[in-house]
Amino acid sequence: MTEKNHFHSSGERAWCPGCGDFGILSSVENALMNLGKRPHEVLIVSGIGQAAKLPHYINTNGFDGLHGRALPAAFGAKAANHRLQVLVTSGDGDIYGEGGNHFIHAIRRNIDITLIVHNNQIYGLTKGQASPTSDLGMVTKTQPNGVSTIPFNSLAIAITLDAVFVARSFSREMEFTTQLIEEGVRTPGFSLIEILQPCVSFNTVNTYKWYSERVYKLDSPYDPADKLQAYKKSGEWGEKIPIGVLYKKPRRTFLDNQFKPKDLPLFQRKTVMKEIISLTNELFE
Ligand SMILES: Cc1ncc(C[n+]2csc(CCOP(=O)(O)OP(=O)(O)O)c2C)c(N)n1
Repeated sequence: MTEKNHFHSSGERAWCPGCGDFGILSSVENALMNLGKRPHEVLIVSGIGQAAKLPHYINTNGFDGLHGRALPAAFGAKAANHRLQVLVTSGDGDIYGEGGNHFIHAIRRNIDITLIVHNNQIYGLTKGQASPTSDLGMVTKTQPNGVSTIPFNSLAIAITLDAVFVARSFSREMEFTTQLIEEGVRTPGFSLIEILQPCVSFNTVNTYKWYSERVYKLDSPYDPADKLQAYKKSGEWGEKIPIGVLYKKPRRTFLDNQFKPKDLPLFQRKTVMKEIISLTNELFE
């Protein structure tokens, strides 16, 4: 008998029928099931947007940060309880636009968080303005002459900053996406999994058909440990778009430098008020 999916929540979803977010939600549930996680062991943090509604639709702990602020909230939670499995799921606008600064520095710090970016190349919740990943020339209501700024190459940035795990998938490829999420969660440190996600209402260019005609899976002899090759692959976009693990290079995580595995999480330690008061008094003397 197959085990009941204890991450599945039966509430209503406010996503458009056919939205790529549905495939991502199922892939996250399946990955957590395959990893043998229990709902109370997992926290999913997001910011603001359609993608950022994912924590509402899954049976785990959840938190919505301000727009662009999912990563610092997730980091705070991970620091307070380093035994919690922390994932961030949010949109390309939220993470790379409003949250771009946090994206860069979270990678540098190498906090053990799995970041899943729903990349629909548009601002969906606010009904179709260009996002940092919109292609050059894309016409939108607010860019009637076409987007004139070059797209944010998140994968190239993550590789340059030595993110331990950098992968791309396509929401329709649910099994493949599930495997990549599992591998990202299993890899200690900051993992980025960017998922191409058609927005059926506001992006009429980058559709299911558009992505399906272009994506191909990276296979051997591709070696994700080869940084230069990974960097070159991250620039491949247009006629052909690679999906799979572009780069993987484990290194010590931020919290490895703060805690030993057996240390009690911060939130379970006794707070000695007397010590805190004397410390603050010292600082203000
Ligand atoms: C500080 C701030 N700026 C702007 C907004 C308006 N806003 C809400 S969601 C959003 C875009 C979300 O786009 P994305 O992250 O790509 O997610 P999607 O809705 O496409 O899934 C914007 C600009 C806001 N809520 N707060």
